[in-house]
Amino acid sequence: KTVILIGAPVDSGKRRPGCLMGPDAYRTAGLPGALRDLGYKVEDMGNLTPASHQPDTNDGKLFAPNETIAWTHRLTRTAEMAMQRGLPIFMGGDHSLSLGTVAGVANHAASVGRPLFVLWLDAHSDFHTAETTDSGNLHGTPLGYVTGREGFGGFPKVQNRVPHANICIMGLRSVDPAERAALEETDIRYHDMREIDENGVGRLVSAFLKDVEAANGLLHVSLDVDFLDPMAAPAVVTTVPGGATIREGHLIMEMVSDSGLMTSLDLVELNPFLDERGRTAQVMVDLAASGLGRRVFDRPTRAAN
Ligand code: DIR
Ligand code: MN
Ligand code: MN
Ligand code: MN
Repeated sequence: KTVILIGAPVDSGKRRPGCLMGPDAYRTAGLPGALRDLGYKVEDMGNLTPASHQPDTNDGKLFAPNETIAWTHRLTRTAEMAMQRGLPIFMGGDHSLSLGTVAGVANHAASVGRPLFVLWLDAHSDFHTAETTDSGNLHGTPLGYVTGREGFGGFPKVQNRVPHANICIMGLRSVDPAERAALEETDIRYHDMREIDENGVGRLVSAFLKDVEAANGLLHVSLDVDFLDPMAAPAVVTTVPGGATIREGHLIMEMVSDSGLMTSLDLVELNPFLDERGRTAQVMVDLAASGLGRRVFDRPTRAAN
């Protein structure tokens, strides 16, 4: 089995810089070696660059639209290609990279005639459009984009929308009013932190994975650093207190791995400039390893059922 590491140093999705250092922080924290230890063949494509584009003037409401559009083009194509050869891990980069990665993975899923499911682990719902965003930060828009919402003028047209019913968002604790109103019109599954507290992540994840399996779906997992509590993962600009614990993160990733369903993964929003001696990068690498099979002990396939 082959894992393809793809450096996506996207830093145009919000104003405060630093996510461009993410891919090299994941390498430094040992992601390639951890995957090799798990028995994977690891190919590292290095760090990508955006397609050529006009420089952004940043005199409008949106921050760096040209650059983000150029990244969306590049990452859509890259995701389509990588999916044919193995399991891509997109090492971000901020969450605007998922406009491209999820769009590309969705094109691949359509080409093999299987439905795409998306597990979105995030404090935020990222369901804005380029028109509804208050901040002008496009990292708040990827789920709006890949579900085919209107309001993405200038962006590549989404060829294969991800159906609402195939999306599960977990970890919510910061949802803007426009996002909330739009989400409530859909049958996207969204679980806020209270639901996690009341049910435990295990139950919520296992219900979703069961549906992915029943539909013979492909599963894309998008892991935003701010899904985790800032005490566990401080190196992100959009920290929101009251997040998931490291253990909740591992349980989700181990259950995803048990299911055997994950076919692609984003690691996003890590800002190594804000990290404490690589602590957050290491947590993300360990979570990725759990998602790809690392265990303390093996056990009968019980957790996923
Ligand atoms: C806020 C924060 N909803 C925005 N978004 C995200 O800027 O649209 N932070 N994604 O990580
Ligand atoms: Mn996000
Ligand atoms: Mn977030
Ligand atoms: Mn934001």
